[in-house]
Amino acid sequence: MVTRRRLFAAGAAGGAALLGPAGWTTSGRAATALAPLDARDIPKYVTPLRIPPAMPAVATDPERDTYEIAVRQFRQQILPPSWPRTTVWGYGSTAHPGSFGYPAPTIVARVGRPVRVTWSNQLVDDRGDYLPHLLPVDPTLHWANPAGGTEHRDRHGQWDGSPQGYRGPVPQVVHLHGAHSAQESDGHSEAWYLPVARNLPPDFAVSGSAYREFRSRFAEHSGLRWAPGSATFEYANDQRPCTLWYHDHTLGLTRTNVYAGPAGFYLLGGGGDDLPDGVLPGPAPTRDDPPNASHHDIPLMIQDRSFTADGELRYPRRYSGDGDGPPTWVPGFSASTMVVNGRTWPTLTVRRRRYRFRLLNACNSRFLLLSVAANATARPARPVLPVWQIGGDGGFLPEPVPHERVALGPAQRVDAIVDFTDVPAGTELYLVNEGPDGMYDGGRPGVDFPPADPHTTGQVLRFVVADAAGVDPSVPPEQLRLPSPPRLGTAQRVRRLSLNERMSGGKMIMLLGVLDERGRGLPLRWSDPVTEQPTLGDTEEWEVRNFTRHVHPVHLHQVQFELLGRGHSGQVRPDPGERGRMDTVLAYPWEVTRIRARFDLPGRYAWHCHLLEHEDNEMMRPLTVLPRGGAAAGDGGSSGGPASPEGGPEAPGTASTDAG
Ligand SMILES: [Cu+2]
Repeated sequence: MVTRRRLFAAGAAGGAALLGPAGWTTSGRAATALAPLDARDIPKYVTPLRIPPAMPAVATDPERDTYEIAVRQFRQQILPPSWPRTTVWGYGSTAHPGSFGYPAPTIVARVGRPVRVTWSNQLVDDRGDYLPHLLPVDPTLHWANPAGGTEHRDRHGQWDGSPQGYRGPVPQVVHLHGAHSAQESDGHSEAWYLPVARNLPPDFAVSGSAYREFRSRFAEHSGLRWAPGSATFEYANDQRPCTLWYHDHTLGLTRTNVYAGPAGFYLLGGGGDDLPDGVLPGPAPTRDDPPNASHHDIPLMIQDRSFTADGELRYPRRYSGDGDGPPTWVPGFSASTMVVNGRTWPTLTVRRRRYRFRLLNACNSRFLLLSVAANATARPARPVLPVWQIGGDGGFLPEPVPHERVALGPAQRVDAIVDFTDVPAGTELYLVNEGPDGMYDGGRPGVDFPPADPHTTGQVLRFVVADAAGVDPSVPPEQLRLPSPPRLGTAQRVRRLSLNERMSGGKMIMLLGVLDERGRGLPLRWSDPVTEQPTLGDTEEWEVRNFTRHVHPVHLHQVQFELLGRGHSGQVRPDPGERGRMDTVLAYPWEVTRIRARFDLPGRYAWHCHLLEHEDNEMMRPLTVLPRGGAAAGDGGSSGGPASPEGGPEAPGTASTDAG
């Protein structure tokens, strides 16, 4: 048996920095500073909404746009002015030190024009020593586990006795969510890397188990070799115009990495499937904006965050109680304040005209039900302006859809138009949230569950309407004709999958899986043999059966899929707002969610629940696209070999049902 004393000794060999007395973020903070900040004490609507600027490029040549982006630690005013600043992580351009922010600057990309990004992990201090995590890290999960060395990385780790759990250098890897990316550029969870730091413990793994394979693949294609502490990814932008976002995706650490701040928008526009300039409200920030440019296409990254009394981010150490043990994974977390574009409860002055808002739910596990109301606290909320949805995750809908209330699960986007033209100047309106504080099991607010606290998390953003300035050339949403997404062809194969609950180590955890021969959920973990192995070029239908009490946002990498149906039969038509392409779909309890996707890039990807707490604790499975002809792609790494537990792959081109 490994004693705590021995773990301490092992930690000492790995560097003294792991052993110091660790407080919440620094050892000197008093207990009162660590107490939670009461969200009701924070004044609302005292700071203007921040609109992230466009990310500066380091080169724009005929072939592509090139970026040098790092993640760094800095302090930012997230709470209102005169309140403490908050230590966060965020991305920015290394060539423009002033560009770092939470959220990060927006990458502005054009369809058909590739973007190449070198992503560097610069979570180091001024002396070049690594920075530990801002938040508690459960080292016992199946996670990146750099302290395990090359032999035990991407496995369950051991606790070294620190009250904050793992205190070593923090792995990072960036996933561009919703992108049609080659495998080596997808930000695979086991392709993480540590920063280059003076004091990296020599026995640590400096990168994840998939890093070298993807580094070689990228070098083969591009002739470029990734530098230590970084990875270079190329995004082909060969998909329909849409609203993407980028965020960390490290195995078993995504929830706390993303909570600490690293996330940004990636707006893909142009090409034959976009609308001509001026038809939709605009512009969004661009790389060559003049100072004081005004924007009418505004991304809204909505997140919940909790703070300590001294203004630092707060994330639970344990599910319940304090105790002496390591920080332990929590199954979900609803924080106490709403933060939009990095500020708590901001205010946006809008002109009497139309605006385009790219709504993103970037919460760890909170579901949002958003509407525009005149009264911030009345429940049920009484919407006064429709939110016209023109697109979802993967681009435009077939036609604009007016919503009184927009449902947005974690990672989902809604491309929306709100028309303030007929609202008298001086009016104050509120973006309110009637999603639950806590897990979402479906149903209606006020009927099936209490809506979020109307005084805190039930409010998101205030609009103050001002007089029009100039003419609004945009087309009213009800008159818009949208470039309809093409339909995918018939599926070559139907795959039957499951979402499951299982007790594990005294806790209920959620697992993806397949169905057994009797139609019951057969849960599988990240490291179990790969079962989802479409053949390159095939279209598949996935029937995802939810055997849990909760709604899970199911996300597939590589593809933008169609939602075919849901309900107990799987035959209930999708809502009008779900009739475009999607990369994340809500799977409701006890229902079948049927999607159709075409897999046209070979290699190793993943599909997972986008509740970050679930994703981090095994609710993620490999998705490996095999080349036509049947040979396995890659070695499968620690995600298991490309074998099916029920036998080999069937003949390509035949329709069949996969029972596991
Ligand atoms: Cu889940």
